Amino acid sequence: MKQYLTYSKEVQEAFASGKPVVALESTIISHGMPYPQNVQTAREVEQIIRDNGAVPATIAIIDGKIKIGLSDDELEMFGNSQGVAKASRRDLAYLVATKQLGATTVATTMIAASLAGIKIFVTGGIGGVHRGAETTMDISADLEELAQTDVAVICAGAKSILDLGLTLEYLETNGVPVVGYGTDVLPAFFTRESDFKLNIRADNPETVADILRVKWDLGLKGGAVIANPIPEADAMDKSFIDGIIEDALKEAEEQNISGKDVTPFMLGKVKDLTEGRSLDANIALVKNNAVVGAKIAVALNAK
Ligand code: PSU
Ligand code: MN
Repeated sequence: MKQYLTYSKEVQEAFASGKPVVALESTIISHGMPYPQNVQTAREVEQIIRDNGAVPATIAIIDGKIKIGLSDDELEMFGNSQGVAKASRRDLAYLVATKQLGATTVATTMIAASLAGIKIFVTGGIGGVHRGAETTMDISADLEELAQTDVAVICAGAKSILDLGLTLEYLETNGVPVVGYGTDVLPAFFTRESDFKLNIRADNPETVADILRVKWDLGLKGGAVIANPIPEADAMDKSFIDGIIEDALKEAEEQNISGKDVTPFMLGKVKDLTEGRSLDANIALVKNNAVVGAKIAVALNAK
């Protein structure tokens, strides 16, 4: 297994000195945001993690290896080239074997983080059960990964391009804790609240670290979702963004968008329809998650 992993110098040094490491995904760079904001955000998020006492490891598939920690040039390459495949669990072996460029989704980043021994992973939003999944069966592989891989994902909940109720049901069935960070309800990415109450709340990084430690000590396999609401100042108006999402969903259906193209299409459409305001919110919430994720990694590393 080790032959397929390579590490940046910064990550190697972190492991050697026992510093906490935080995983970051690359699909958010290649398929989640436009250039050049994607690369700039990726760099700033990495720096926020350092500023909060942890070491960032952005993960991607390059030249037959799973890279744990990207160089500045590699970040630029992932943000600014067309030929990058969106790599979910299904695609991982194929892309490594054929030495293609692969951007890791939440699912694949969890797999790679787990192989590298990293427990904490920061991103924007997770995939979930799509609206209409009862006919399309479009359920993100991210959920299946959360059910089986021991990595906690710090995110701003899930976008209401998904069916949030069904997403929570799926996670419950699979025993995945969804922890509201300073909140009693599931955050809906662009907005701080949704209609869905959560059963677990934590108000500080230490409590989250304690929950994770006990879960894994007990041998309860699988990940956890740490749902951290977008900062008040950056949140979007609920009825405005809900209307935009409805329009974007209609357009996706008219254009017969399916499979792995659905989420990137929706992200791009919502950005266009909001004239970039959704992108500003997206960037703000990822940075906010980086602060919290780094603190959780530090707390988990402390005992
Ligand atoms: N949600 C976002 N931004 C993203 C994604 C989801 O708000 O960039 C990306 C993540 O990489 C996630 C993937 O793992 O989309 C889910 O894709 P799918 O629905 O095809 O599983
Ligand atoms: Mn899908």
